[in-house]
Amino acid sequence: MSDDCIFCSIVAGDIPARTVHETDDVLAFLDANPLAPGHTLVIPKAHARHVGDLDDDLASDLFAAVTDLTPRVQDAVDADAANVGINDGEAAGQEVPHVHVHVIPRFEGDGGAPLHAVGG
Ligand code: DGP
Repeated sequence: MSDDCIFCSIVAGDIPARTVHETDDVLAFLDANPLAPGHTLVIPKAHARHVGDLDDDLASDLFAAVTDLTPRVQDAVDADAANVGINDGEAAGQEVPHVHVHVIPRFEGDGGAPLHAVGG
């Protein structure tokens, strides 16, 4: 837990979020500034700033949640596809310094942002 981290505050229950999935180590919730209906963020509960900071077990748990959730999120909003991605580091557009995977439902012809601009 990091005192200044908004996602740690969500994990702690100090800031409300629309939770869509939770395990002992991983939390998924709706993005507060969605790029599309159902835009979901999947995070490790333990604070880590960069993907390279995750140990193998946690990285595996995080990716397992992403693979489980992505088709379910798509189904929930009747999407045709999804962008799944991580902004890792400020220069890549990471605004919240706690690793998070964006799952962004996409719809045929939606004209939305491609993967290189996820959440940024
Ligand atoms: P990034 O630019 O990759 O760091 O994306 C951060 C995302 O986090 C952005 O899409 C908006 C979202 N976000 C920021 N603050 C909050 C919050 O307090 N609650 C929720 N649910 N999402 C947030």
